[in-house]
Amino acid sequence: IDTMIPLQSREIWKKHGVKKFEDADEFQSKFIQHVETTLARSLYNCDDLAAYQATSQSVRDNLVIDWNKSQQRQTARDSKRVYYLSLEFLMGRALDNALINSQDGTEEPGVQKRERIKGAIDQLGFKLEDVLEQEPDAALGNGGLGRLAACFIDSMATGDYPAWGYGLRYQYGIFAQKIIEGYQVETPDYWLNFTNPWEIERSEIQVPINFYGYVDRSGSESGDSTLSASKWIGGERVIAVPYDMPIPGFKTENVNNLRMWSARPTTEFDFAKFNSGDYKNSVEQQQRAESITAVLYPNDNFQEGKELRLKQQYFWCAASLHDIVRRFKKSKHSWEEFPNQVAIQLNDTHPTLAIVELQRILVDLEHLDWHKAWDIVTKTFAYTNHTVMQEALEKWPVGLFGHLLPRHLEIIYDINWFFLKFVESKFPRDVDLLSKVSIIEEASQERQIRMAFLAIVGSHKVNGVAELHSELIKTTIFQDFVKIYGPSKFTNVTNGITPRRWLKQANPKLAKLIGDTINDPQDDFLLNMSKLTELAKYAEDADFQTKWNDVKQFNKLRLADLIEKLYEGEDVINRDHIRNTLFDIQVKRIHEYKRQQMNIFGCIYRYLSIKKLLSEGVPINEVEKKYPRRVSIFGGKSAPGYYMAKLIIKLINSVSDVVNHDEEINNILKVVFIPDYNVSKAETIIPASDLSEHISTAGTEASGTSNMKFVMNGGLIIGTVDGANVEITREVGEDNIFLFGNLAENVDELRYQHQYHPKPLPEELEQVLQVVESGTFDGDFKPLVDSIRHHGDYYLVSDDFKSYVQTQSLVDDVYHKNKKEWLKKSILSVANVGFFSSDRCIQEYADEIWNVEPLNN
Ligand code: GL4
Repeated sequence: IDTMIPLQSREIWKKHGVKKFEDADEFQSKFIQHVETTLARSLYNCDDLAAYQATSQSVRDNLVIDWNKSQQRQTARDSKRVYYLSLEFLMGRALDNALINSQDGTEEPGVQKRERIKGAIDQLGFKLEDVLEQEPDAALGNGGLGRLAACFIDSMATGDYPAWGYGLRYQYGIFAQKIIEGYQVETPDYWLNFTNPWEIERSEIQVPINFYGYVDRSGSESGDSTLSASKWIGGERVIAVPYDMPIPGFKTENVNNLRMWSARPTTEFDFAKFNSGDYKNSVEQQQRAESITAVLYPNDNFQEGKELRLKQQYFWCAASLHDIVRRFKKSKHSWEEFPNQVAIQLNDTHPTLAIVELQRILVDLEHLDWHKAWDIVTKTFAYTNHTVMQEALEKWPVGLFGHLLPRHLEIIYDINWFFLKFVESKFPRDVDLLSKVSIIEEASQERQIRMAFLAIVGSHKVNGVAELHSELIKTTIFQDFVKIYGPSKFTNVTNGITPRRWLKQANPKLAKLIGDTINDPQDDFLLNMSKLTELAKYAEDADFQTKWNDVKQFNKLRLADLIEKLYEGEDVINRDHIRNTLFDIQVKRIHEYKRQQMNIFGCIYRYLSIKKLLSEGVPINEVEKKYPRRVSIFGGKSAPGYYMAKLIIKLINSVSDVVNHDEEINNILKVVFIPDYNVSKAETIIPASDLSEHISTAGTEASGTSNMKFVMNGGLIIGTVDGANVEITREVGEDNIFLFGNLAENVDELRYQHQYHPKPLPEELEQVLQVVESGTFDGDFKPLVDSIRHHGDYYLVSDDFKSYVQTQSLVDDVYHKNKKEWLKKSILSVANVGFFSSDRCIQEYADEIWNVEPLNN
């Protein structure tokens, strides 16, 4: 209250009220202002980087003005807010996205805001494209899970939902990947090297976070009851400071907030250390605080179990909940109303501690009765599961956990006690069931806390991320919980992607062609994707097909430029033949379950088949008829400690080396590994695909989201019946996707067969493995071959290889012998891709899980 400006002064404030720039002229004025004051530079020393900084500062000014209004509006309406807790936000670049999202529909037809800024920058002596290239990727995530969070906050802002994202401000994002002699080498991604114009530091907010210490129950009435309020005396304290990033919606003035916490030392003075004369030691201990938010753990679909990671999780959950509770308390509602004011979505189990922390706040600090508190907690949280891979399911040893968070461990035991009592009452004397669902796993060497079980027990809804996946979690990893709670606690929300970034920003030419064709110059289809169905009537229109194809060729050239740059000038892709070269792309994290090994084995098989024909004297132009021109493009990072994935990267690079330098095959096959795959490279790669590969062992890929991105950009899919491929097939039609391979329901049986009744490998695969074993490709790939030959072929490469190879030759036939048919499939796919907008996805979460309404002006 005392920070409010007195009434008599407010007129002055209003008179000088800040204004957004509206046109090119006002933008230029802001730009120059920022160059001269914010950057302290001038027209004599303004380079592309400075131009990027000044442009971003100017655009940010506009966003911040709307952001302030949005926050005030959200507070005034006092409606329910959503909090999306994610340890990863894989944002990529912000500037172009902000320019696109500033389009508000008031422009004269054909002149969108972004275009006017582009012109204005041009007049100032810069090229927008070069300016955009200056921005480093905000790569605070590993892959699909982190990028999903980024798409979701875009859709929440666009849909006018009062929503916040909460994450960590890592100083190092996912490592930059270098390829040295074919091997992945990780180098640190210090992305904050230049000031980050998109973040607003809030040093005025400082949240103390405790670790270690002990529980003091001397003050509680019953002495030893953990259920009543207890006092946790922390042993180590750090400070959480938020950095806010404005998240603009598309065609709305709503700007939401992504709040990312950074760790700092306390300024409290450690007298004990000082008195013992150990000054240096006390400084070192202080410095350790910053390490909590130093680095993103670079694992996807794998949990490492390190104490620092658990520290990150608690630091972030405690800071976020403190913020959420503080905001709630300002609104003066009673505690019972908390779930009507607050919805918290847990992106995977990483934020499960938030459940425990809220229970602690309510019981220990607010002195609510345990059961009343627990009722509030479970009504507030909902949990999204993103994987069924055993090695990814989070578990923490009780010892490690109790040392770091002694009070939280007690609370978990109590939660478990009440939960098991409830199970016991429903299923009396089923001891087996009790041990199967207990949050504490007793079977292993040391007791472990099963975070997924804790997340289920502490939430009112649990969702999977694609239909098949949501069914699988009900029948496998969580089947006992379906028995206990009934099926209605479990639901599906199929993933989606934001068409602003993945269509308009990544593929402006295609967006323009679509807008022109369906007569939508203001890009309304980016909000209302069902409009795309109007494209269907042009699917066989020769004129339209030509334009469609031209856009694809343009994007393929753009990718060829990128590849040439990354290969330091080596002309890998022959531009003269680009129109009849099929671009076959697999870009995603490298993982055995995603089966890049099957793809590269397929490339080897193709290469061997070409060589065989040549050795039989078949002329190259005849060979080309059977094996038309193709470039197989790979990209993706491996977790630094994942040996097999790193070996797959080496194999791809070694094959590339042999194939690309074999003059005999006359460039009809090329293999390319694009180093350091990230969001901004994806924006160039994805629009250039004719075909993309989503070939995981059935039942292992929860959803996949790049499959949607490729389809949205007119690429066709070769894929297994897995994850969202299933719904993509439903939406685009089974004629427009190349499916192959065994089904999820047969995987267990096949694995059993491998173990107990192994059969000889199919001849196609046998041929390939023999050549790999012969040393044709540089490197020792024995472990890769052995995993198939001798270790049970867990990912079923041998079971799917033959149908994979056959389906690839079907792809060749359609692409090269029936291009019109191919283009028709491509157009029809885009016409029917609307379902995969993350706007649809967020609406489902809002209606079915959060119970929140958009704030329409
Ligand atoms: C993932 C899944 O592997 C991926 O299929 C899914 O699309 C993504 C978002 O739901 O989540 N789970 C983990 S762990 N990492 C992922 O990318």
